Amino acid sequence: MSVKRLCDINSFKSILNSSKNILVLTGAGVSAESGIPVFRGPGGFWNNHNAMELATVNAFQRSPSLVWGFYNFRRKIAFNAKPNKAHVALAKLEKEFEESPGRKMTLITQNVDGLHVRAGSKNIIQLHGALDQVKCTNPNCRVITLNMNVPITPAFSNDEMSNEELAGIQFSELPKCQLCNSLVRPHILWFGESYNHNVLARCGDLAEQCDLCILVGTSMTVYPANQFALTVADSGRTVAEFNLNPEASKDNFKFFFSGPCGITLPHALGYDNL
Ligand code: BJW
Ligand code: ZN
Repeated sequence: MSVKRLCDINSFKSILNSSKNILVLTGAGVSAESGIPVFRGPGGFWNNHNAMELATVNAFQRSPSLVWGFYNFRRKIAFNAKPNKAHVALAKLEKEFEESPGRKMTLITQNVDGLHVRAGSKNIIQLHGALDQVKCTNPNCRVITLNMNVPITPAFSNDEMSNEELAGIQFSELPKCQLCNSLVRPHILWFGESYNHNVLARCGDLAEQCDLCILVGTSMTVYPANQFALTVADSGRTVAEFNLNPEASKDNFKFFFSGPCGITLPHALGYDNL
């Protein structure tokens, strides 16, 4: 079923105001205006590697130092970035909902940059992990710890290292688990890895229960995160999408707001003076 697409702020606001249960799903585009490159676009390369090919278990097994080089670079950018107005607007919306009895907003982000948390979002699921956490690779340990070290170890202090130099970093110089001294990896969900079953079930429930889904800055290419908004739209409930690029949007998303979400989202939510 195809419905007429709207970009009418007043109609959106009226649905927003009557919604009791909102699900927000964000992707890389929400952080683009904070200077963090999106995945599918010109910024999706690092040292001539496609970022998608480094975000795999195989790449890490082949060369943990190369993959750590990539994440060392990403961590530095994310830790130095500041939440933009879109992050701040979503944190403000959550607070408003929290203070209004019987209303609830939950944020599912595919982003690993931590900017929603730093903007003040609390009811948040970081579906693909977090750059500031590391996970032990020892199957008998698997402990997850907060790690804000930049560089991740002294071996990564030179930002200009070539692929060959990175590949030459010794195992002894890679980051290790504080409990068992095994190699740690970024706590990120890589391609082909399974989501935590309980987390995924919770996301599915949120999609079943919400009366409005707000989709911000995602290409909707990654399965199964791309299914949540479809669940909402396919059952006739409202999806409002905020994206730079209208082309990839689905016909049965009721609203589409085109443009940089640091501008369009605060405006649509009624926060013009952030
Ligand atoms: C703006 C803007 C502005 C820009 N304002 N908008 C073949 C081989 C292997 C796997 C598969 C396969 N076929 C299918 C699969 C499954 C795979 C998948 O979906 N692949 C597809 C890509 C084909 N999925 C998986 O492997 C997942 N696991 C899985 O399915 O397990 C099986 C299972 C299922 C169910 C239950 C149990 C088990 C895991 C996927 C994990 C993905 N992780 C990544 C990498 C993290 C690494 C890292 O960050 O270092 O997460 S992939 C990458 O894509 C990252 C993102 O979170 C994710 C989504 O991307 P996102 O956020 O949409 O970004 P972009 O760049 O694509 O789009 C940006 C958008 O913003 C654009 O639309 C712009 O227009 C817009 N924009 N500026 C507003 N200012
Ligand atoms: Zn360990």
